[in-house]
Amino acid sequence: MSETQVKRTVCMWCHDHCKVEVHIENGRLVRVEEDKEHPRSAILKPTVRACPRARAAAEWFYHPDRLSYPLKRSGDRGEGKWQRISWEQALDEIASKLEDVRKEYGAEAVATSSGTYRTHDEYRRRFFNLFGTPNCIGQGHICWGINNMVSTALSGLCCNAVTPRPGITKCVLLIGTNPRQAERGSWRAILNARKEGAKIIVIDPRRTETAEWADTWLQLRPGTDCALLMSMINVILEEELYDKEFVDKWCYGFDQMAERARDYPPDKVAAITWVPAEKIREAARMYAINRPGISFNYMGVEQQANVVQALHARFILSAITGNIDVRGGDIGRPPTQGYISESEIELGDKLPREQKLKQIGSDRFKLLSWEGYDMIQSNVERVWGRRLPETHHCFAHAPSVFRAMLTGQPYPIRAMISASSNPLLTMPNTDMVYRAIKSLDLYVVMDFWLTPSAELADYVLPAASWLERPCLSTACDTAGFIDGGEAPLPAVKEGEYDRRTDYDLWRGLGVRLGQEEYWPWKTLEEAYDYRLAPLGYTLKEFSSSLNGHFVPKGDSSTPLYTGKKSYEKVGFATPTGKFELYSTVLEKLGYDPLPVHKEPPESPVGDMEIAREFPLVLITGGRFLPMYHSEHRQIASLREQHPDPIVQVNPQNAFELGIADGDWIWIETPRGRIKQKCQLSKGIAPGVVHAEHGWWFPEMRAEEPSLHGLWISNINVVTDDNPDHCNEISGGWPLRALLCKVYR
Ligand SMILES: Nc1nc2c(c(=O)[nH]1)N[C@H]1C(S)=C(S)[C@@H](COP(=O)(O)OP(=O)(O)OC[C@H]3O[C@@H](n4cnc5c(=O)[nH]c(N)nc54)[C@H](O)[C@@H]3O)O[C@H]1N2
Ligand SMILES: Nc1nc2c(c(=O)[nH]1)N[C@H]1C(S)=C(S)[C@@H](COP(=O)(O)OP(=O)(O)OC[C@H]3O[C@@H](n4cnc5c(=O)[nH]c(N)nc54)[C@H](O)[C@@H]3O)O[C@H]1N2
Ligand code: SF4
Ligand SMILES: [Mo]
Repeated sequence: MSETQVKRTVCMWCHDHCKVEVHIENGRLVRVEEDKEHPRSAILKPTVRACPRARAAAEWFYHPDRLSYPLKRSGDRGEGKWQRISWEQALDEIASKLEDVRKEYGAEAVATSSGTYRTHDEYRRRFFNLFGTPNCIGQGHICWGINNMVSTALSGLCCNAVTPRPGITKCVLLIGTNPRQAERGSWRAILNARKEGAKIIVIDPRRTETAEWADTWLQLRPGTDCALLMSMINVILEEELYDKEFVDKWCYGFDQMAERARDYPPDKVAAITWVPAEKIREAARMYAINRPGISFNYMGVEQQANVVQALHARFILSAITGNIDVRGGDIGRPPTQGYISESEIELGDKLPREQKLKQIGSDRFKLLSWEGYDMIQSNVERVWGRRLPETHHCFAHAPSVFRAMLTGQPYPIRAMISASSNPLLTMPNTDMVYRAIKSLDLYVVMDFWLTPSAELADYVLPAASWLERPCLSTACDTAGFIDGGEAPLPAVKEGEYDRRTDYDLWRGLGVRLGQEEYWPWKTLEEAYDYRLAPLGYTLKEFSSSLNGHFVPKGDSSTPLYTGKKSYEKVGFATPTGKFELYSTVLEKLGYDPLPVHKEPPESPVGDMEIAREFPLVLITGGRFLPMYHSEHRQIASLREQHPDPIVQVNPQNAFELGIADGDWIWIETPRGRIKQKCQLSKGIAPGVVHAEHGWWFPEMRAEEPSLHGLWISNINVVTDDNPDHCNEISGGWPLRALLCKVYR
């Protein structure tokens, strides 16, 4: 008789973090389904059922290419020659090499790269803070972290979420986001709100499926969101559609802000943004009149050079219309309470101040550096009792770190550990990243696969996935709830594989490098027991008693979440106690306290010389199912659904260039060229080209120079990481609104 088991946990393959049942027969994974009993399943249910990644779970899990044992390089770097070693040997040797680097160059010569929120990175920070280096680089710099940092700088709350309340929310403003492809749980919530009468406004240069459902769609020129949003503010002020009571009582710097907004009348902004003035007015009125409204920005905004200014404008818009922290509007999320938080695990105070000051890029790009982080998060902590975690909110500047590896300036970086990160595919300017990694004394990768980045490593460590490890999902302490579950399957199977959790890596190195007293928990599960102890549960009990889901309740002094106008009780966690339209934090850091439109560093406007050679605007990285960033290319059933990288070109441009639908075309920028397959798209603005990101070909040769076809279709070969082109406040690098030319 076969034995069937069902284990409940959280799927970590994408940001939806669905609650799932893992079905196991005779010890083998057979399928992943939605957890029907889970309280959030009412919303998430159709997401799991329709999710191509969840359906391919067994194919993913038992794929022959999955890493099973630690590997040590046996040939030259990138030669594709590996020797299987034990975990003990791998950890001993890596620890001893890290110690060598620390002795010779200082702890700051060791860096780490993290990816999007998929693993328990709070333990990574703990290890590096105790080790003594501030040089953690990661995607939060241009994804989500930046948005939380601007939001908490202005308000002390995280005010960006797609959580419309059907029947209450009257308007949904979507800025540079395509949830139909990117976040399907949110997409369902938006459709539900629409069914109950909410207006939808979409700002996107492409007519996405999301835009197709909109009441109004603003097809702007990429990189000009700040001007567009300031113009909407201009209209709302001119027509006195703003919430005077909220502004008078709760906003700081209204007059200065209003003066700045006068620079952005719709007629002038129409020329900058390509959006007709009347459409700007229509959108401004629609958003201001239909209250409460929620607004949500994502990568279209966060990955442009003028990111901080655009985000600032976007939160001003929300504030002056009285939408901040109200039910059905932009609920404000303070750090989640009730358990031991990520920020407490990180031990940021253990990193000595003189080491923090060495963080690369922090002298120039202050918002997400130690200085900005401390300034902003100490306000948050004063009011809310805890900070947002460093993970995702405090970084060394990645492009500058790669330069330091190559030049030794401002000081040498000699070692890096990439865990849950594939920098050759997902960081800008691949050639720079490639040369930097090749120059290191030590490069370690922990992943599920031999990715192109892993192919360059000295040691490759096989990670246990969410299917083989316990889970506690807190979304960087900003979710407002905790989800979790026990490990569905064992990470080690005698004779088949020996995988470990990322926690095991950080702890394993920690105990070898003198940090033993800080790692009392032998396993990730024990570490999670500790985190849950204030609730009175172990992870096991949490999973069975609470079905792995907890929502903390606020008392009157700390009203929590869901738009309860927390400011009326505790004020805003900012230096002035108000929502800062005029940001005293930015001012103190030495920047413009108000938003200003700046042309992208590569722009078709004006007479930039490079626009003559590269006349088209390039946007990259629009999300598409079933892939997730650089993942899933080796899963046959998923690859069949989307076999090739696609570049979208407007038919008018294509006709002029002699390009037909289905042609493989070159996409060239001043950094180089790659090719993708052309899809003619009437929905993309003429003069704009959109290319997918994350493309490598696992089926191609592993060794150099191929590295699984790294240089063929990977759009980051041509993206821009020049620090002079990064946002001057955050250091964010532009992945959207570049210039290119395309040809057959
Ligand atoms: N040009 C361009 N570049 C972009 C973007 C864009 O739009 N355009 N988007 C950017 C954004 S928003 C993001 S978030 C980044 C994403 O950047 P990354 O996070 O680097 O990308 P992924 O491919 O999702 O994941 C990297 C690796 O982590 C591994 N992995 C997944 N889960 C785990 C785990 O639990 N443990 C370990 N050890 N490994 C794991 C995967 O197998 C994969 O090889 O890409 C960025 N890069
Ligand atoms: N299938 C799938 N889902 C994913 C991911 C994935 O890799 N695959 N990645 C996950 C991650 S880490 C993230 S961060 C999210 C991102 O999720 P989203 O940001 O929602 O998705 P994107 O498609 O990256 O970008 C949204 C839109 O920005 C538009 N855009 C480009 N330039 C501009 C501009 O200058 N201004 C404006 N207003 N819009 C512009 C693009 O046309 C695109 O339609 O998706 C998550 N979900
Ligand atoms: S991959 Fe699918 S099941 Fe997993 S979290 Fe994302 S949408 Fe949910
Ligand atoms: Mo992201």
